[in-house]
Amino acid sequence: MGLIVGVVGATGAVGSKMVEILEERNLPISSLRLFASEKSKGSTVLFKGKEIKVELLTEEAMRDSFDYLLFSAGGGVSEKFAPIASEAGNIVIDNSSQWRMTEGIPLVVPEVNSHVLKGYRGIIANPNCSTIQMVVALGPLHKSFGMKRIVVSTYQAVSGSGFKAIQELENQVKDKNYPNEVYTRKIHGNCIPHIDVFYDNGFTKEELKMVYETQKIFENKDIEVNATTVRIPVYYGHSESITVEFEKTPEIHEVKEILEKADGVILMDNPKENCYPTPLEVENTDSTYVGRIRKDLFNPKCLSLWVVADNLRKGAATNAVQIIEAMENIKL
Ligand code: 2RA
Repeated sequence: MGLIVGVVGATGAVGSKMVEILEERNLPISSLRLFASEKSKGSTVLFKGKEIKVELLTEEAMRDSFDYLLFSAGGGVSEKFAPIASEAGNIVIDNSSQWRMTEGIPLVVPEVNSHVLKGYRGIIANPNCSTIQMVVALGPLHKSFGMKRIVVSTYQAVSGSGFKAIQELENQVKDKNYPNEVYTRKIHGNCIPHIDVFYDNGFTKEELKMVYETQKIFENKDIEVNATTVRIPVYYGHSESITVEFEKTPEIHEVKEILEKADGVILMDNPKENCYPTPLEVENTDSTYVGRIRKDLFNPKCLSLWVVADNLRKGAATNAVQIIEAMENIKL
């Protein structure tokens, strides 16, 4: 008997990518059910050559039996429906921020902390896209050198805001007078240091996600994180400029050896040959790409690096499917 899998929010930017990736990966799925709101119910999605009709998301449906339910439908939907599904005995992997910081709910990037899945059933939280790619790159270095402080600036694609934002950038490229609805100002030809809401401390919710999710994933509240998250006019792929201070002094050759062998990492670091990762090159892949590795000019314990990944794939849908794979591997 294969796996019975459901996707909630199946017609959204991430949800539809989850269906795509479930098809690409060789999980033994015997049944796939897709759920969405009233607006999308009844539409069909092709999966392994079969048309699957999108069902209306209901409490009753969440009490049906699933091996895994992938959620990407926003925090409000997860808050209401994920506990119903979990109480019915289903494993929920939720891409919203709703449960990420809840005590006892694992926040998982399989390459970094899959150990927290052992013996667990219930709701599992998928981290924020900007957090995922950062911890995939820094996890192996943390093991060797011990991270003290991370300063990160992100350059985030509009697909992180969904289909409407992609459409808005496309329209602004065609027509410079096209209005801005998704962002506080035009995104075409611009960059906006504002992702999600601002807090009184001057940071945005997106920036604080990178702080607290990173500390939770590494189970270490002493790791300092200072983030600035910026929206740029790129369709797919988030880029990050990261400077890390370690406990031990990292040598470049050691860092490169570690990253060459690291799960989920591809090293693209030869500036003299113009070799460094960019969003266009990593789009539609599942790895995390690292380049521009260099020692800080003033502090030998500091390292700077440039990290790029597809935000809809490794940053969301692929990571969620990899959590299913990790859970299945634990069963073996
Ligand atoms: C963004 N990380 O890029 C947020 C949510 N996907 O908009």
